[in-house]
Amino acid sequence: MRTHNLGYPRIGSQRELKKACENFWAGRITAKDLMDIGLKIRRQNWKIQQQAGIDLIPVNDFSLYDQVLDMTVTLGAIPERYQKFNDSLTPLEGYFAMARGLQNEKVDVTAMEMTKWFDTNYHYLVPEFSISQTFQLDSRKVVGEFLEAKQLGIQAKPVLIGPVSYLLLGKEKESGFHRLSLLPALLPVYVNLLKELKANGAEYIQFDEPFLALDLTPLEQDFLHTCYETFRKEIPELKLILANYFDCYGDNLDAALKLPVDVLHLDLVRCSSQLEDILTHPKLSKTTVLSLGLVDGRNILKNNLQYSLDTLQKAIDQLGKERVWVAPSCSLLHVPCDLDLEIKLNPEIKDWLAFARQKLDEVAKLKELLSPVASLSAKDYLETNQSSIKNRSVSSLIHNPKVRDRIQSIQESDYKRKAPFPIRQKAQRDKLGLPLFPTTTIGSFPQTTDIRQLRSQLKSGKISPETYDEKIKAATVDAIRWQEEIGLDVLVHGEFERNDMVEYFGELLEGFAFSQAGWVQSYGSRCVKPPILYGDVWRSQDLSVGWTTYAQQHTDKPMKGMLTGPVTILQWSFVRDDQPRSLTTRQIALAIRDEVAALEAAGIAIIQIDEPALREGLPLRKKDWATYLDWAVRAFRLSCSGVKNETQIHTHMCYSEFNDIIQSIADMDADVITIETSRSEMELLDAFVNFKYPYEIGPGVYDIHSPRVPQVREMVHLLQKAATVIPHEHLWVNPDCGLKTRGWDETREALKNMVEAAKQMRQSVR
Ligand code: 39S
Ligand code: ZN
Repeated sequence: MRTHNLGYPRIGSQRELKKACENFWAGRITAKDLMDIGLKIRRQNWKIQQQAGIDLIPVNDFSLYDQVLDMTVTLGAIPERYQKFNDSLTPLEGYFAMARGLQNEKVDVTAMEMTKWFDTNYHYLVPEFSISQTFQLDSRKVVGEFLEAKQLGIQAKPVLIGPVSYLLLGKEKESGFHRLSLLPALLPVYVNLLKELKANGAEYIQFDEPFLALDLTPLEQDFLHTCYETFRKEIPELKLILANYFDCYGDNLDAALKLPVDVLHLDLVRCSSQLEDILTHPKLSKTTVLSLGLVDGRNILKNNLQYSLDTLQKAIDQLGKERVWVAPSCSLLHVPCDLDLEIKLNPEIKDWLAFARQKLDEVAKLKELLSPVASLSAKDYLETNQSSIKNRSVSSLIHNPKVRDRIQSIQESDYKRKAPFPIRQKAQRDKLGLPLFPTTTIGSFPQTTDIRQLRSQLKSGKISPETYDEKIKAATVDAIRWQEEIGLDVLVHGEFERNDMVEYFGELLEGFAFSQAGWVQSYGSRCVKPPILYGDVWRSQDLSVGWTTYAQQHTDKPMKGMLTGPVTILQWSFVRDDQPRSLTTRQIALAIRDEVAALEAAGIAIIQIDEPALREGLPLRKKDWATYLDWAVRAFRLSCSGVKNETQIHTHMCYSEFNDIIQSIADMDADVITIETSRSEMELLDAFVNFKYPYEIGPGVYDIHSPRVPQVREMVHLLQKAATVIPHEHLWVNPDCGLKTRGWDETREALKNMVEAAKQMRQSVR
């Protein structure tokens, strides 16, 4: 029996990599400094895994920005628009230009498109393919990291995104072909990479093929077969691990079992039932090893070790010890590094949790406990674990009868606005008097170092709450003056008081706990600290009314109230597993509903309830969609339906590929929706060609993830494109997303240009 790990967080337990990258981008440190910090993190991670007792440690799970972008570089699939800067940019600068876009005296290039990694809050950079796409091996990173580990005496396991998933993660940038048709060109590059790894001493390779958790066509299954047959034939001595995670093999099980791989990894957290299916499957070969993903790589609750031991024993009884491995369910990228760093958490709650480092211990202890000579300390560990599990199930911190009663008293009418949209639209027009193509922003303004430092000074007691409030108020008033000056129509207060759109609300609601250092990578250098939703949720205090009304008092223009929706709060938190997610979401929805009512009562006429995570929460398999969409949309409606007709409800979504769920988006019944579209050149609007979306809509006209300032004509062009499918009276003008990650200079310029673009649109239709 062996223990292995699919991937370890690479940001560093103190976000060392984030800080190093941002320092490098700002020119404060050199490329060599950045590389040194990367190496230090890798070494630390390997040491942690080695000391925990992990037998097979991953390499190439590290990345300076994103593992899919790394694969694009390794496979030589760099899009043409970056290649022309080969002479003027170093490879590292070129890499970051693909990730973030670049604009200076020599170079002006947009970033690659970014989208969600399956149903997680991690974002990857979408590979771009042309009809005449070629590939060319650049093995430096993969082989280099393998050799770095080898130098430390670690016989590591390179992790690669498998060829079928790599192609499926990407997008055709021209019409007339399907990206899977590129497989014959791609496979030889993989083969050469494998040969090189073999020559350098690799024994095992982990191929991640998470598309096996989605619905695959028979043709796609055939492509998988071709790949792994080829690898088997070309490099017979290499041992291949096929990793699927986030859901069952499901209908792909037959195909997966036919693949000539040595080890098959199963996510038994997301899909525990598949073990039985596989163990009893006639096609399970007599030599295949099963890697049981028992320790949750997506949540931070302690593993129930007794349950895992029973599961392992069952597999061992059937397959023998040599054919059973134990592992986390997926890469640990999605959980924070180390629970030991948390010194402020309520000890009762802390006892229920495990972060990445603790999860490695759980994996190692599972193996130890199955050995005939399990140590006393391992047995103690099991006993402590079982009492933690028990304590959580009976804790008085979790249940609140008032919340349960309120849930029970929800009426069907609580999910419905008072009148249908056309009536509301008229009432809102009369009340708000906005021009054609109204301009607004998504909500947040730059979270500068100054603002963040204020918060850290407040936390450490260096400044008083009064001083903090005063300074945040000053920033808010500045932002209002400035929005008025450039002529925006619907203003926002800027969210300077918020650390994060989910963490902030979690901190104020009951039922949540917080970590101090529980950072998880969201994209590139950006991290989030997901709140820990452990118990019944309710609203015991004002969440946003104070700041919003303060802002409204400083302007005659409408001030949008800004809230995060129930599905997004759920999706971006670590969530309890002792009741259905749908019920937990309904509890959050009631809390938000109360806040919406309070905002309206305080005179706020427009309230935006963001649901950027609604799409990512969609189950991976289509058969599960309807159930999810039903409860998710109902939760949103529960949160906003209490308002009067003339109160305008907005919602916002990011990176949403809507085409397949457009009906559900409409069912949310929001008066206005703002969405991300610009990196994909309004491709998203395809959804609106055949579907008559009845509400108002603001398709983002510029990409806020890049520091690049968009020109007026670029935005006019996008708006004209949008105006071909969206009626003029329904079209709003706004950026793609919030502006918190941007600097003020670029924000000012970009928004000035955006207001100008709206003016030109108004003139052109007059
Ligand atoms: N998920 C969540 N939860 N929230 C989101 O906004 C999004 N948006 C999309 C999708 N998923 C999301 C992803 N986009 C950031 C930006 C955009 C994102 C995700 C994250 C982001 O900016 N994160 C910040 C970062 O990586 C951290 C935000 C935060 O909590 O830097 N900041 C804290 C605050 O503002 C404190 C952060 C900090 O570093 O109070 N403080 C310093 C310290 O403690 C001190 C200040 C300093 O010197 O900078 O050392
Ligand atoms: Zn967004």
